[in-house]
Amino acid sequence: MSHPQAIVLAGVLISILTLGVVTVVGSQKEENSTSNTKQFGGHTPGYGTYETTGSVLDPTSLPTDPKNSVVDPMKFLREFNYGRVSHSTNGSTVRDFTIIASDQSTKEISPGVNYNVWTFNNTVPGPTLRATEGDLIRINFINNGSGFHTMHFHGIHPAEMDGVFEGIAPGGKFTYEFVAEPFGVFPYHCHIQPLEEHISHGLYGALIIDPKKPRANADEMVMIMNGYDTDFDTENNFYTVNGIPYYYMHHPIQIEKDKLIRIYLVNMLEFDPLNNFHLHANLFHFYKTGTNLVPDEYTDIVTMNQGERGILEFSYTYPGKYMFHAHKTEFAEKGWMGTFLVTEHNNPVNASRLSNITGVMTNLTNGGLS
Ligand SMILES: [Cu+2]
Repeated sequence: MSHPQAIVLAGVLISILTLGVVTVVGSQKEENSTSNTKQFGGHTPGYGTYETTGSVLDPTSLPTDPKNSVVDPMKFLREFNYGRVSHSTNGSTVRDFTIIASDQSTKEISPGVNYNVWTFNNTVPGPTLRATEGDLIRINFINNGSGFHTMHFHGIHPAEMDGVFEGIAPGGKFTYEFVAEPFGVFPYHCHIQPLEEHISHGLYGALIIDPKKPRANADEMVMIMNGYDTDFDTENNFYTVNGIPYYYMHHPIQIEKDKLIRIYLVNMLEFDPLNNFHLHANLFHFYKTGTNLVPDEYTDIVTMNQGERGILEFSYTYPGKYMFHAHKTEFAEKGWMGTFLVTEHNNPVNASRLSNITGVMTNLTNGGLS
């Protein structure tokens, strides 16, 4: 990776030039010398072909406005949905969640790039559900989409609660009910064929099951790694953590020096065989799948296939701004990168002055990826 800053700068310039011209993403691979317009897509049932007059829209590192976008990554980061709590006759905790699937809205995934997202509760990724080992989880699932969808959870449950063979029709409802076991971090996703279509459009999220004896107090966050194939050629054009490319470059995640940080990390990336997470200037303890209280590894990088996940624990010794990103250069340069801003306890630095584009580009120019 000899000149990442040059590539990012070029990407920004191309993006600025093409913004406002291209409304649907094109592909460099499908040049058409006889026409100014090109067509993409069409292999997805129910979706027509799209025309574009631009030759390419690279991922842009300009800021995305969360108001227009498919998710607010800063809100999503530390938002855990514990459900509506009640108690069964035997005294155990019951957690009711309502999840609504949709597949017809178009939302911004990067500045100027609107994409037909399929969502659980209107965001990509879907909400992070959370329970404690032994709780009864009840998912009141409503399909408001135009096609069949389901919810398939990883974990232990009866066959009829697996969300694979019984598709829920448009307008239909189903209640998934199972005991939360074992403790760990689990993906959930729609399991209707063709699976790659339902996953790549956004139907996934995370379920955290806490051990009965809680883990140590920490600043907890969830990170879901994903991508978007906006020209329907089964290759991703954008890569993100928590739904929006480059978001945490513009909006550093503020954490405190010496504070224990715990990240629930899930890889839901479609089409690419692997993905990974690299932390700068630090190492983390990694708990694969989160099902053991003893760490499997002490490292600065973890690589995952689709559906793999784990828990990262670390703390920073020195204040400052640190990158984290996929150590797969293509993914990082197409949006999967972010920053932590480590501050002294009770002495937070004003993050806004560091979150403008100048700051980001200076950061990249001075250091880039490593
Ligand atoms: Cu689906």
